[in-house]
Amino acid sequence: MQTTPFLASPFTFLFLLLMLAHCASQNEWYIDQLAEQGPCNIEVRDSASLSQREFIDVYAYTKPVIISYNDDWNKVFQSECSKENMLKKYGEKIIRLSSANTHSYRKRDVTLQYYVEELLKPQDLDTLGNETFYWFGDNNHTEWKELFDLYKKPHLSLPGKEGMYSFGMAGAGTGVPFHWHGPGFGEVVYGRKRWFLFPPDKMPYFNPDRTTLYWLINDYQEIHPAELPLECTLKPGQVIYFPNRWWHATLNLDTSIFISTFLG
Ligand SMILES: O=C(O)CCC(=O)C(=O)O
Repeated sequence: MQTTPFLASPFTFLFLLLMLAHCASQNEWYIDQLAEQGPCNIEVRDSASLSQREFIDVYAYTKPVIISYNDDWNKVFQSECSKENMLKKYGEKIIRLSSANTHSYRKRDVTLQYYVEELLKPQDLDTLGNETFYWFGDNNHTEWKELFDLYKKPHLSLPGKEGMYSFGMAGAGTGVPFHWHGPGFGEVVYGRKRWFLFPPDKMPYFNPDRTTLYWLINDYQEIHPAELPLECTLKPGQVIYFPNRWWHATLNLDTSIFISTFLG
């Protein structure tokens, strides 16, 4: 008796294709690109070859570094953060948004579902940072424990520092303008994020109420080539480390989901 191979039936094949397309559309966050990836002039180190000793001696108190993990790094956490899963499991949770300006003083509480459906949009260039609401940090660590427990944190640490997570999600072209605080790590789970950094003694010129996108389009172009920031675009599987008091600004090139670990 002759049997028809499973994929040989055009109907089965079409059905599988439709199923795949459906799954992809359920799981993917939007991709809208408003800015370029830019250069990468920060040292990139392979995680396997960067020891804790070398991290402390060379980078921890001195300069930023990007640590590259393999492609499977945080895959479990990433799949927990799929759009379908986030909405199904956490859609009803109240999240606290912060205005995307340097001092982030305005706050707004909404459900995650409302944020994703109504506010998670590409950045409008003319909208001020203090009028753009962005989910980054202000997480209730008890409520989000189940999700945070799936996150594999970087293998490096600072002596005596515990690490506090700051999790968020934001639209293409959004970001936090220049500010500084204690040292930490930053990582994207979905999307790409462009980071700009200046050392503590080189305060960049920027308007604290304008978005990073506005700064990139208007002010960045005016910077003398010798004074340009350290910068790089991170994709999933890469982690940036920024030392204490370094000025930094971020720009999400795509809709991004991200997590930082603050070390003080
Ligand atoms: O990931 C971001 O967009 C902002 C990260 C940051 O700069 C911060 O939380 O201080």
